[in-house]
Amino acid sequence: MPDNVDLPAVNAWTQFGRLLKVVVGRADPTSCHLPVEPACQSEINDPYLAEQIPWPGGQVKHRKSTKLAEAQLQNFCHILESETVQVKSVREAAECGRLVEKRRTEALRSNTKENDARVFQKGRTRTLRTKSMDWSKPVAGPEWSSPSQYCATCPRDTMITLGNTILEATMSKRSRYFEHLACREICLDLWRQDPLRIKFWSAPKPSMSDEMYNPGFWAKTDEERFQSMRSYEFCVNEKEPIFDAADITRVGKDIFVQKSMTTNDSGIMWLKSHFPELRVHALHFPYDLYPSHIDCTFVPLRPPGKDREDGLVLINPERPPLRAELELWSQNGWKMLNAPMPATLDRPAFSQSSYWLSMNLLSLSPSTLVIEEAELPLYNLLSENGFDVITVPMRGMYEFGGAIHCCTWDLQRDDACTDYFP
Ligand code: DAV
Repeated sequence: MPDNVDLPAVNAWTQFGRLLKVVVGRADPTSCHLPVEPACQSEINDPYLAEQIPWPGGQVKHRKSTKLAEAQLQNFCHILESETVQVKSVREAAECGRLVEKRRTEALRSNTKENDARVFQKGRTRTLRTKSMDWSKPVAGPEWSSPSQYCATCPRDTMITLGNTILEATMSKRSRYFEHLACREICLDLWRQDPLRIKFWSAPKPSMSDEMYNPGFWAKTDEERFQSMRSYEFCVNEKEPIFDAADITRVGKDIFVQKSMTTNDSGIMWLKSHFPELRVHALHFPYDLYPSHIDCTFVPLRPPGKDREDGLVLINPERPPLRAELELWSQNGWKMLNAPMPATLDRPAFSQSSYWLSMNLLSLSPSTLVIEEAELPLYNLLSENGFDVITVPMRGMYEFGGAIHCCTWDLQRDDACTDYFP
């Protein structure tokens, strides 16, 4: 495919246009566990360990964890930069020693279906990295303080490209208030390349004061949350506009924003008022009692084809969207594809994400996707639906807030402000 030479250096209207340029996060040695704060009550996943130690906070002590995550991010960059990739068969990937957890290997074996290793042309995606910073130092504002920051493994959470605009999200966690600075040089450099076509904006930074949060949220039991699930009230209230960039998904002229623990209605309204060229829709997932970030819940894969082939959205079977909000999609030729259960439900003890990181994939084009190498059920589903699927190891990122989609921020796709919902 020839490069579209007229594309601005910042251009991404969809989740699925051919990916030309992307930022990949970095697992710095100073990466920290998320501190406990009004927007976040971290918990150890392993009940035996949780009995023995409190939530650690502070810098991640096991150097092995940051080293593994960084090695997997570097490997991913290498694959993105390559013109061609050799896709291993799932059996080969399992045998090459990366899958060390016994139960996980067993889960794979019970599912393994041979698929042939092959080589295919994917085209190069230029890859930039977030800047290395010291995340272990305390940070503060006039009305708050945090014992440390977090890390910049997941630029997806703080940054989004909306067409030709780079936007820094407000964020809702105090520890993540300054995280966008790991991307600042990239933003300034891109904006300066073409300042009349590229916009560089920061959404209003919240006060992060106590009044921004609902103090009772964390005290509720799951049962109580379930009873009030249609009220969509989470840990941030409506006092200030709040959104994380990862609660947004782009489909050309339309963007869809999940109301969540990290995005409130005022944040969605702020997006509406500042992007009049886009149609901004709220999405609700009533069965997700702790929603945060749409990319493990609702993932547009490809638009409807000219020959009336259906558009596809990968959805989370445990978090079905509101039926009324799906009408727009079905009326415009989109089908929902239920993601299979993850290959394993195990998560690292300090991971604060769900096992649905299994569906946290990155589109390189409307026909090529990158998924985690253990996710054989997903591999099979996507292959059956006509996708070329590249698999990479990314489990090392699970304790740093995300996986393949989270660890990226797309800067340039070969796409346009197409109306997919006419
Ligand atoms: O379902 O746990 C994780 C996404 C993190 N950026 C989830 C969402």
